[in-house]
Amino acid sequence: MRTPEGVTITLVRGDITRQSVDVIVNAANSSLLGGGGVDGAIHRRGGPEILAACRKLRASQYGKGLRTGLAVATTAGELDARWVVHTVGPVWSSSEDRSALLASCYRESLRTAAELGARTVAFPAVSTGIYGWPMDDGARIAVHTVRQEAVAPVEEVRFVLFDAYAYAEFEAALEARG
Ligand code: AR6
Repeated sequence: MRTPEGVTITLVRGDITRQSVDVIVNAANSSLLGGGGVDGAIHRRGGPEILAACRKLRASQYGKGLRTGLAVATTAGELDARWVVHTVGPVWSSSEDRSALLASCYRESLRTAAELGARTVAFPAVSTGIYGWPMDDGARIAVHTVRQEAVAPVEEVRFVLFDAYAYAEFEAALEARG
């Protein structure tokens, strides 16, 4: 499907570290020093260059860590991409609405990608794993925000979903938006 700005949104079932794109978005944590899930997979496959770049960012701009909802770019190391954009999703809360922070992850990642000149951007379903965000709501926020915020030079935003359930929820979110 295409957004009002003419950006194509695609869904792929698979491993984000296997994608050939300009930007791979990482569902990181504020330490920027790695973790499990997508983050672990990206650092494993991308090699030590990514962690070295993250350590430099910690030492220079982000001594206290990267705040939730923000995004920052590094090299993609050995991945088949030009950059990794690290974003920090919110942890799911049943008592507090943190949707604006999750939307901010997509918006800030897209802004960072566009500033770099990226044409193709792959996103995982941020916050829907270890951070516990319900997949249907995470998919709705992801699709809604990307539809609104993706602009040139970005031409394609690809959601890379790890399993059939995630894929189905993103498909439903895309269909709900027409
Ligand atoms: N490719 C695509 N999607 C994946 C992959 C992969 N290789 N691996 C997992 N997923 P998560 P979060 C899916 O936990 O919830 C880390 O420790 C997964 O099924 O990676 O934002 C960080 O350091 C889920 O749907 O990220 C943070 O501490 C989605 O990606 C914390 O986890 C996101 O799951 C961030 O938690």
